[in-house]
Order: sequence, then structure tokens, then C-alpha cells
Amino acid sequence: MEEWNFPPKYSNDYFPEPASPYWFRDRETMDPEKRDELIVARIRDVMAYAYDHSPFYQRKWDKAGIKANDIRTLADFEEVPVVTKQELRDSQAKNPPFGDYLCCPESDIHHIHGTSGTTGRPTAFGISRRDWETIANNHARIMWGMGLRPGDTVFVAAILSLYMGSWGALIGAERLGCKAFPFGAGAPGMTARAVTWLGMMKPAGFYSTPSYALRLAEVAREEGVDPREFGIKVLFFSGEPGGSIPSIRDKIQDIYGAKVVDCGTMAELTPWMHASGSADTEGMLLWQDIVYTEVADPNSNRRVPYGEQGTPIYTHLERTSQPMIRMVSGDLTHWVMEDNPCGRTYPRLPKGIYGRIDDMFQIRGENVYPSAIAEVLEGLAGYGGEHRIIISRGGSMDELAVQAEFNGEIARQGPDAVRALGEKVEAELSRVLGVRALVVMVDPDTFPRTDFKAQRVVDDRDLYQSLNQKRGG
Ligand code: 8LH
Repeated sequence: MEEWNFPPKYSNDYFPEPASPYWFRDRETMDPEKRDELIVARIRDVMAYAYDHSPFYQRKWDKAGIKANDIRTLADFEEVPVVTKQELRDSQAKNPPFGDYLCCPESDIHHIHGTSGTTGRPTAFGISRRDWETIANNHARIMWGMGLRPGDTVFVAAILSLYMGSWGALIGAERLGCKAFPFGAGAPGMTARAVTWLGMMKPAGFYSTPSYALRLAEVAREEGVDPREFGIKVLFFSGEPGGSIPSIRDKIQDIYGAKVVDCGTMAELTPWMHASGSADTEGMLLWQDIVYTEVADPNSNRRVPYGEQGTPIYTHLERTSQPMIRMVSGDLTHWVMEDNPCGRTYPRLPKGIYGRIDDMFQIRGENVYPSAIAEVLEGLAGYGGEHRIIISRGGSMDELAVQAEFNGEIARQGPDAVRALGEKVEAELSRVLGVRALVVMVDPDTFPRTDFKAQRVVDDRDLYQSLNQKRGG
């Protein structure tokens, strides 16, 4: 059962040999050049299919003068115009509710999900039953690679609503033959209840955002529970940077006594686990035979060489309801092609996805990512677990201020310890970022915690001025 065709055919009772580290050995370990040839063939298949079924792709490619059959190499594919989130929103506004890139009859839709739509019109995902099963099979395969096995309990600690993260983890666990536990998140008091349930169920697998795993550990400790008692073996995270940031990953691994696996791209690109680490390989592997990923120059939308940084552009090779073909993410990462400890022959994102181009800011000529600040803070003993990043303009240049919590231990030691920690934070930030930040230490638990993705950047000129005055600047 290791076919690789478009549309894909999966048998829902297939399992690899129990001792195999791979679900589909050939697909995962084949010569990358051979895989690239097969990817080109799959790209032609999916493009021909999308052209036949969707006015959206017809318009786009007719205008660019491109046909599926023109694609003979991966370099040819770089000529295909990218798809943006805005185009999807426009298509859905004109052709409600699923847009004219829906490639299956509306009657085939089995699940509706969507973006949160906190700004502007949300995007609706119409997922056919066939695709739902494909996603489940893809995710089961990748979760097998993380070391999860049939019979394991998998605890899903993310909201089960519009968000595809939680559902993707859930259906992967179901297909893998796990005891799937859709615990959810987001209701008042739910984190304390999660502590109780984790203690009762002792799951092998746990899914959430990295921020929420840290939050949960704080609540467990407040309840007098050591998170190691949950007996978790694998924490797999998506939704935000963290799982591939060494200081955060190591801290969480230490707190839970479990392995952290980073995964996840975009809801539109579900099966979103197609970028995922494995039991033996850190960072994220690009499972290119499921979704073909190019790390590209954001100006030219052409691939950058391995070793360089760019934005991921994604192409579904197995979806048939709303296939995304060269969807540009606006995220930032860098990719490498090396031998991977797990033996899979995929390219890898050693530092995961570090953030969005939109979230990057420039301070005196240096590019600064919020995740780099989190990385520094999480690596310092005495950090209280939350912070805010304030970008402002003090005079003619942008300025950076960081409000960081100290922990209870530093609070007990008194003001000298707080001051010393503040100086350490300032020195470390300046060493790592290459720019000076105004650092203000704040009491433990100053900032609210999140049960989803952390939002830490505040773009606020007035706040900068008042903090600077408070600090005597
Ligand atoms: C990430 C990561 C990651 C997502 N490291 N940044 O959770 C996976 C899917 C369902 C998801 O979060 O989709 P959504 O809500 O469309 O958000 C996509 C964005 O989230 C993506 O563009 C990234 O900026 C971020 N993200 N997983 C770092 N493992």
C-alpha cells in the first residue's frame, strides 16, 4: 500500500510493520532527485485537475500563459504565479461561500472550517470526505514518524472549533488507531481540568501550541502537580514558533520529561503536519511528497539555495477539494539538505518557521523577530514566563522596549536580584539581536497567559515614551 498517485488512494486499514520507523519507507527515504522527478509529475496532475475544475486557476494560469503540461522541471514550476490569502478572500467574496477555487461539487463537502477572521472577512475551508480521509492518513503517517503508535492516548489541547490545528491532530490520532482525546481548550477553568485529566489518562501524545504547554505547566505547579507525572512521551506543537527554538524546546522537554516535535504550516495547507520533525530529527522535515514546499525569495518567488532564508510557498500534491498551488505563506525560515538522523531524505528547516515577514521589524538596520526575543528570555534563569515587545519611534528612529516578567524566586530575592536580571536581559538581547533594547522587568503574572497562540508585540509610540521616562531615559 505505498502508491503515490493523484488523486491519492488510501486504504484505511493499512499499517506498516510494527518495528518500522517509517509508515511509507520508499516515499520517505527515496533518492531526493528521484522524488523530485515524481513531484514534477504530481504537480502536472494536480495542476491539470485544478484547471479542469476551477475558474480561479483557469483565469490565473490563462493570464500567465501557463499550462500544466508546460511543467517539466521544478524550475519551470517557479513560473507559476503564487496564490495569496487575499486572492482566496476575494474569490470567496465573489463566489460565496467556498470561492471558485473549490474543485469538488459543494455536495461533497464533509467538514467546514475556517480562519478566525479577526481582521476582515474570514476564509472558509470546504473539505471533502475524500480529502478528510487523505488528511487523516497523512497525519497518521507523520505521527507514526514522531514515535506515536496504535493504542497510545493522544490528548488534543486546542480549541475544537474553526481551527484546523486541533482537528488535524485529532483525525491523525484516530487513523493511527490511538485513543483520541479531544479535550479542547479555551473555556474558563479548562486548564486546571486538563491537569486533572492528564493525570488520569497519562497520554503518550499531547498536542497544543508551545505557549499553551508552558501555561499548562504553570497551572499544574499551582495545583501542586509535577508535569512529569502526566507520563507524556511526545509533545507535538504547531501554530507558532517555539518547538524548534532551542531554549523553549529544551525547557518544555525538561518540564514534561518528554520529547518535543515541531510541526505545522497553514490551515489552508492542511494536512498541515507536512512540515514536521520526527522522533530522531529536530526542526521540521519537509514531507515533499505530501505538500511540495519551496523556500523562496519573497520578491521573485523563486527558490533560494539550500542554506538560505526565504518564505515558504506550498503546493498540495494530494488534496482535491480546495487544492492550493503555490500558496505563499509570508512566513520566514531557512532550509538545508543534509543527512537526517531518522534516515528520511527530505529537506529540513533546522530552526523551524521563525516568524512572519509582517512581524519582523527593523531596529537601526537590524532585522528583529519576536521569536528571537522569546528565545533569549526563555534561556535565562529567573524569567517569569511572559513578556511584551514594544516597538516605538523615539525621535527619528524605531526603538525597542521589552517588558519581561521575573519569577517568584527573583521576587523573593528582592530588588537587587530584579535589577541584576534586568541587566542580564539587556546584555543578552543586545548580544543576540545586535541592537540595544530598553528592558523593564515586571512582577510575576503581570501579563495574561494564552491558551492558543501568543500575541506579544505592541506597536506603541506613547507607551515607549512613558516607559523611557519611568526608567529615567
Ligand atoms: C507556525 C507554526 C510552527 C503555524 N512554527 N509558526 O497549527 C497549524 C495550522 C493549522 C495553523 O496554525 O494554521 P493557521 O491558523 O492558518 O496559522 C498559520 C500560521 O501560523 C503560519 O503562517 C505561521 O505563521 C504560524 N505557524 N505553525 C512557527 N510550527
